[in-house]
Amino acid sequence: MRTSGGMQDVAQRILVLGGDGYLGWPTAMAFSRAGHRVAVVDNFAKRQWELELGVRPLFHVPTLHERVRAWREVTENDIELHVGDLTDYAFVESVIDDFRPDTVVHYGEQPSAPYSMIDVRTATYTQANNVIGNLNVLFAIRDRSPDTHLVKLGTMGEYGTPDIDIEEGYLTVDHKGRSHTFLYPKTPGSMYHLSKVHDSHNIHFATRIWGLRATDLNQGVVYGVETDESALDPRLATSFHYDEVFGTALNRFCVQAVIGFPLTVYGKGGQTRGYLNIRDTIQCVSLAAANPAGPGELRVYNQFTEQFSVLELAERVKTAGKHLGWDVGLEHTPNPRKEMEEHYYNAQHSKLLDLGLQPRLLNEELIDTMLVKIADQRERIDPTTFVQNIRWVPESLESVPAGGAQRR
Ligand code: USQ
Repeated sequence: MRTSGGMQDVAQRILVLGGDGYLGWPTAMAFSRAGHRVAVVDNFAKRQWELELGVRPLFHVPTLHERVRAWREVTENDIELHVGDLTDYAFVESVIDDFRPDTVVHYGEQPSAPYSMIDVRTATYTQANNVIGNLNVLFAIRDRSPDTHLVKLGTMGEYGTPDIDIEEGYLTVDHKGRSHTFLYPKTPGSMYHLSKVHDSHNIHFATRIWGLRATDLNQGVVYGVETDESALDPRLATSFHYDEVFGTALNRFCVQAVIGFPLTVYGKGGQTRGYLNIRDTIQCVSLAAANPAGPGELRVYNQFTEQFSVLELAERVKTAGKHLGWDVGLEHTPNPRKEMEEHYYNAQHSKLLDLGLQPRLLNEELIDTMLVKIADQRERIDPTTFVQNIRWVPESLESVPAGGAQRR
């Protein structure tokens, strides 16, 4: 152990699962730059899904091998690379056994709600891939490195949009004169979000029964084109998507604004979610790693910095575009998802702030910076991927009332 004086005080061995992804690669670079020993794992499944769907990231993303080499050239730091599939237990066990991480940061899952809702193949794939991969990680930690702290990326979408405040992970229920604290009840809105609920319960089990250490980061919707490290060299770019399947709301709106495509606000646009900047994702994961959970402890942090409705986000992009002299339109398109478009939403998010998170809030300057960087890549934007019509409900069931699935 040595002092790095960087992102964390004590150098650790950090294993990043899903190290080729939008968040995994920037996280690996940030830990490496801060003086930690970093290894990444990926099976490049995301690149396969991109080929399947005919989409690609906005910025050119070199192969992970090339990015690791570029990272060494730029910073003289090494990132170890392990290619393999988390659903292969022998592979997971050998990586954990060889590397003996202090912290495993687990991003290695299928991350798209629309992808999970295409059909039975993508739904079962998403749940099997995510749940089995996570179980393999839990068993490998249990049997090979039980003191390792698992930092698992969950999602705010696990909670859904209940009609009461969302707490950070747990809810105390008073019932017939007695009281018990449970994991907060979950009403997720997609097969993907469900997979993360299953993960959370499995992690809870592993901490309760085997005494493992874990932090479940219920992350909101992430936006942003770059981090301090990816900005060091174009070869270190991260996998920024704007298509219907892998693009998230604000990122999509910014790309749409650049080419004058009306911003695709689904339905009324009152859908409210927690959002955070990609740079704050790095901060939060670093804080979780630097302050590990104790043995047998599952900490749940709601990882977002601000709440917005989709319409508010679109309006902000429209205003920023206007100041750049662009005419940005906005269209309330029919909602391909089944979700409430007007609802109560008040999610607690104080635990990461208590650990020292300094949020980088969304302001016009930040949106401007995104728009300008995206405009540099204008030639690579493929507008045919904005709308792919992945519907949550088949036509035969369309008469079921909207939002009904979330009400009693
Ligand atoms: N939306 C629009 N127009 C669009 C795209 C999205 O109105 O063009 C709406 C959606 O209907 C939804 C909201 O914006 O109400 C957020 O959608 P999203 O696609 O940005 O995010 P989501 O599908 O919820 O998933 C993303 C990530 C996922 C992560 C999750 C965090 O893909 O990996 O877990 O954000 S959270 O939303 O808090 O569950």
